[in-house]
Amino acid sequence: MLNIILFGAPGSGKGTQSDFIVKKYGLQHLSTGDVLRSEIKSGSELGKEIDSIISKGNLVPDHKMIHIIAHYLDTLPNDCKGVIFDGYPRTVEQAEALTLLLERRNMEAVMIDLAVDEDEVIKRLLNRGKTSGRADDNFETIKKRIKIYHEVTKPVCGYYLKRHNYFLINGNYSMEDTFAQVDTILSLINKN
Ligand code: B4P
Repeated sequence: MLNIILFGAPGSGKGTQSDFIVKKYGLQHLSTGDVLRSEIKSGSELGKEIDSIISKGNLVPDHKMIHIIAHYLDTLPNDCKGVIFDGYPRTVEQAEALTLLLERRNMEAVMIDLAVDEDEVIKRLLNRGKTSGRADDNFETIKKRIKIYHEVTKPVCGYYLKRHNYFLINGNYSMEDTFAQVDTILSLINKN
């Protein structure tokens, strides 16, 4: 199975690259951001709680995210070719939990880190904010999300680097040129 963790700062293009990968490789796509936003849309009590966290640019607590991932892995179809984890893990604790959950199923995952300059991610998110209707796509919240990314999320790279499951690519290019780099890595992994 080809299990990919798409990693990067907010607005680095995780969701965008996931769509390209799904088209070419037919993997299942789990965007934790999308799962959380659909819970908010449902109007549930949990959704209201999540809304107040995300709209301030904060991370949803680890135990809730780990529960979502465990449930998702239990519901994968039998013919699943692999999973793209888009936006998960965002903390080292989430990474450790994912390793255990995958090991129990005789699986592992490799990380592809989309490195994008801060000016560029801010520009992309402000641009997305014009149409996304997302409460977290405004300048103040974007700055906070980037700060949390550097403090809490970035260390997750080291976790995968130590496990020799880490690839870094330059995500400053166009969507297509960025995908060309992702594709090169996936073709290599797929062969082995
Ligand atoms: P996410 O939904 O994961 O959102 P993101 O990081 O903002 O976006 P992404 O990197 O996918 O960027 P995209 O492709 O859309 O998370 C939202 C929130 O949910 C988090 O802040 C957090 O609160 C919560 N959350 C999610 N997962 C969590 C977890 N595991 N633990 C705790 N909390 C969690 O690209 C952005 C824009 O750039 C788009 O408009 C796109 O068109 C454009 N773009 C992309 N690539 C481009 C390129 N190469 N060139 C030009 N434009 C590009």
